Amino acid sequence: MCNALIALDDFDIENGATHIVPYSHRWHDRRPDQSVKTLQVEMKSGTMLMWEGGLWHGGGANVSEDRERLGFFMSHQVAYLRPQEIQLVSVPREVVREMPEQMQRLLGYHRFGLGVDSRDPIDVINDEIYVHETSRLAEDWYADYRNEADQTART
Ligand SMILES: O=C(O)CCC(=O)C(=O)O
Repeated sequence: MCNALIALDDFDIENGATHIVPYSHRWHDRRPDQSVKTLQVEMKSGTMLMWEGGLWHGGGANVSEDRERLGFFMSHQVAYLRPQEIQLVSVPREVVREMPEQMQRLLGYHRFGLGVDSRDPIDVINDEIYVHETSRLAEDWYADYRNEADQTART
């Protein structure tokens, strides 16, 4: 995932410029915690900050008297890559079932590539059938193959 944030106001320490933790996107075995040292990114209006989605980041506290900190935030995710947050797991299925279809699709229950054993993931969420009815076990394929090979050898 790629994140992009365009500062529409000037971002500075006082109005809560974005905090990042450099290289934290590589810390796959650590959970985010508040004690880690951050770098606060000050930017003039019109500047764009981009980062890899797994980088620890967050907005700062706006301690100014009356200044806003407006920004335009975009996240880009190609469909075939795993999202930053695995919402297919973190949102319980009973909750997903109650959502409108558009929301289900946005969560990642979209038909892409092979789907779930060639089925639409929303159908699977609803009927809990994970294996297509025409699917066969590998042993069955192998038995057919052996039978054919034996017949060919006999002729
Ligand atoms: O407010 C910011 O500067 C960044 C916030 C952000 O990226 C987030 O909450 O995910």
